[in-house]
Amino acid sequence: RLWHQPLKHREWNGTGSTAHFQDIFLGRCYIYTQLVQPEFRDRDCKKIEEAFRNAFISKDPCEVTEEDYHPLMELASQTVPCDKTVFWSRTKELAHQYTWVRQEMFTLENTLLGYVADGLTWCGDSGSSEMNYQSCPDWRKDCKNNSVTVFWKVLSKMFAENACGMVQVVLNGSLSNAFSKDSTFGGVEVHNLHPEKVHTLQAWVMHDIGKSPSDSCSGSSIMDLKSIMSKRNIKFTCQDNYRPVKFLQCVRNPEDSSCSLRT
Ligand code: NGD
Repeated sequence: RLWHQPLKHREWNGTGSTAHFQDIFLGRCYIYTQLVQPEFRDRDCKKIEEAFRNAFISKDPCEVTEEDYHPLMELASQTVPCDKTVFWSRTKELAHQYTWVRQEMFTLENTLLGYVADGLTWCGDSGSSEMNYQSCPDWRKDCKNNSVTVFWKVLSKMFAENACGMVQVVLNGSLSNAFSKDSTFGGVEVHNLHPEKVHTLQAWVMHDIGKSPSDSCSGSSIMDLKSIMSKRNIKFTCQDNYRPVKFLQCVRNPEDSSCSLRT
């Protein structure tokens, strides 16, 4: 009976590639290049999709290297204007709400490759030229060098390398450590800022409304970040509950006492 069975992919502990991955990728690429940032209207989405596939297709999804993604990075390179880069860590929704309102600001997901890949899962298989829709490696249980994790690492690194002027990061003060060295922000982005180009990193530590604050600008995790930046010769400033972002939280929680006008 075996010879009648369809080719079986290797089994991993994570969810499989996103259904209709190629269509979603291409569709998002056209939305971004034609509608979101029309200055990219001449980019070739089919070529970008092909370069993306070539990075991981027919490979062991646990043996993907940063170099595998380099052709894609070259094809889809993008620079963000100085003073407009926003990093985030454990504050994805809030940071994106902020850049949605402040259209001139960019998180990684407001750049082409971040936009097309955000929220998707993808992996290939060494024995097949198809994507594996059954399962993909889980970062903890299977391997760190998987197609998704390596992609975000390379992209985050480039995003940080290209930043200039004053850069911002939105951090979560409702966690015991608003800054973590093990996060992509703390482990990759912070170390790839160029001191010749980036003069200041400004952190905004935001407390979730309705949760007790656990960390703040005066906490030890932010002190760690401050000392890393001082060693890297980049000025560091920090604000708790930066008002423009706090206003966005208050739109959702208008009745909270912290959202009423101070008397
Ligand atoms: O090692 C990982 C991993 N760590 C976090 N996440 C991971 N996914 C892996 N496959 N492997 C996921 O990335 C996690 O579920 C979140 O959805 C997302 C970001 O993790 P978080 O909130 O802990 O913050 P990080 O500091 O690790 O990363 C956010 C910064 C931000 O400035 C973006 O420019 O790094 C960039 N980024 C990294 C990874 C993924 C963005 C993404 C993304 N859009 O999914």
